[in-house]
Amino acid sequence: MDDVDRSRTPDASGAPVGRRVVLGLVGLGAAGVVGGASFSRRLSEWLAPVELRDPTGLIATLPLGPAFRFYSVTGVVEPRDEASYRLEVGGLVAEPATYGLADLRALPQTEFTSDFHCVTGWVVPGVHWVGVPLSELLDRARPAASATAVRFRSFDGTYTESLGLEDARAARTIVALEMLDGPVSHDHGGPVRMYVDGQYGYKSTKWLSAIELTEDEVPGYWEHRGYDVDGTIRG
Ligand SMILES: Nc1nc2c(c(=O)[nH]1)N[C@H]1C(S)=C(S)[C@@H](COP(=O)(O)O)O[C@H]1N2
Ligand SMILES: [Mo]
Repeated sequence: MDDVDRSRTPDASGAPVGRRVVLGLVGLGAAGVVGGASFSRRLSEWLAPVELRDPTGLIATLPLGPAFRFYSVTGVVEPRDEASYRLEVGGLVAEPATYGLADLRALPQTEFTSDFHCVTGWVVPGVHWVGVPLSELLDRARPAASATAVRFRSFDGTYTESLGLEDARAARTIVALEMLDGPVSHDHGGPVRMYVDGQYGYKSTKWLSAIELTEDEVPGYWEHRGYDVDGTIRG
């Protein structure tokens, strides 16, 4: 619809607004280092159980240490539960399928602990994840030989992301059911979100509603706004 157009409304300098904001965040993120690691650590101990709502991403510029921000590009998202949640797997596959929450829980699960990195600079160390390896769902769907990538959709109605098949099949690319030692909360994209280990947070679609095999990799929401299609964490 019009979400791409709106974000590309030129500002006074003529640059797309999304990109200008991202560059600003990188600059302010570097300024945050001035506060020093021990200051950040003390602040974050004090803030430990706190999770921040940060729809604009601006709080990400403060040196708050390892606290999660809640991101949504669409504001309020209507919750889905046991009864209403569905995950569609389709596109270039031999066996399209629809999974409810109980179906996903009945599949083989994997779990691991890893650091969560947002590209704007905040990191949450040691996040515990549990979920179904995406490779499990892909094997069941039997992708066509012509499929080279996976496209993810969100029931927020707007967010999309993508992965090449190799990253999609990586052992730590999961359809996550648990995060931080409980079911994935609504604000973190539950009941089901993606988690793509080794890649920046924007590759991990929240409120996951569909997985579609595609012939080419289709750039996602943030990639239309300047982020790299390759979300590999560097440094
Ligand atoms: N549907 C949806 N998924 C999303 C986002 C979003 O705004 N909407 N933000 C992305 C970004 S940039 C990051 S860093 C993580 C943040 O996850 P969190 O909100 O659980 O901290 O979600 C990613 N997935
Ligand atoms: Mo992010």
